[in-house]
Amino acid sequence: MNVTFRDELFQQAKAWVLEAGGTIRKKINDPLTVSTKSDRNDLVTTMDSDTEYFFMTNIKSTYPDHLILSEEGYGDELTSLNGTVWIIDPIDGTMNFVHQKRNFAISVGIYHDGIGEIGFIYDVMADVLYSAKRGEGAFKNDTLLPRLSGQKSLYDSILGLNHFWLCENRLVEESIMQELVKTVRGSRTFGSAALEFAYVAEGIMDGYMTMGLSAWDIAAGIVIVNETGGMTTDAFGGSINLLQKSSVLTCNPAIQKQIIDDYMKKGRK
Ligand code: 2AM
Ligand code: CA
Repeated sequence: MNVTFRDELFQQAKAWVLEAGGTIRKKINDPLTVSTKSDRNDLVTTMDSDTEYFFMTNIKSTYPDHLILSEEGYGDELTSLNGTVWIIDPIDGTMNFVHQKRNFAISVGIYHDGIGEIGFIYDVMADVLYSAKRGEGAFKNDTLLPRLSGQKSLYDSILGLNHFWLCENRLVEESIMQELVKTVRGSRTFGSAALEFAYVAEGIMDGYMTMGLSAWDIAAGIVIVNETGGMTTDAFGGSINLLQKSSVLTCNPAIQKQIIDDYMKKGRK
């Protein structure tokens, strides 16, 4: 992607992300219609669909040749990532949005021919914008995030995990997940995959792992984490295909091999 066009695209996408976030903040106390999707805990609100609609109409009128891969149904049916693809989660952490009115994010990744060029993760209520362009570093608001330290042991790490996967897990023995939790210094669940990626990029968590995410949960995060030297694979070290659901491990590279070899591969079902 041409660098000048990418800069323009970055500024335009940033303006839309901030505008969408501002609208959500203004309406945060309005009555909500909450529905469920795949299961009783998989929530969606009209704010999710209205926000996605805002992005879709703006993108399609400004960049008619761009494609959209998104959570709430206004996107395109994609069979490849060819061309320029906006990968959008209008509200990541919908349960937090509904129950807490905070700790949710707008996540927008822009990929060109399968390569992540731009990422935005906007912590709406805190008004903190994480952003990155490929090869130009990651930012928290206007501050460049430092590269992650290569000196990190698993014992001194904080790991983001979904507690549910410690109880019931399709992919690995629950006992090995429990071992992992006992090994690390601490585990956390923030409830928004996008924010957990942002925290890994920022170095305030050393890794985040979960078992079944879609492109919109992780596309922006992959770009942002990459720019501070973090690595993202599936939970067994394989590359992620954004066109299908996948397990995800994003982390400081210093602890990646140990998590994969000593825990995930050993405990694989
Ligand atoms: P969402 O809020 O956009 O649905 C919660 O641990 C994280 O997992 C959130 O980023 C959430 O995204 C994502 N997630 C993906 N599939 C989910 C599901 N079926 N139920 C709940 N959270 C899901
Ligand atoms: Ca999501």
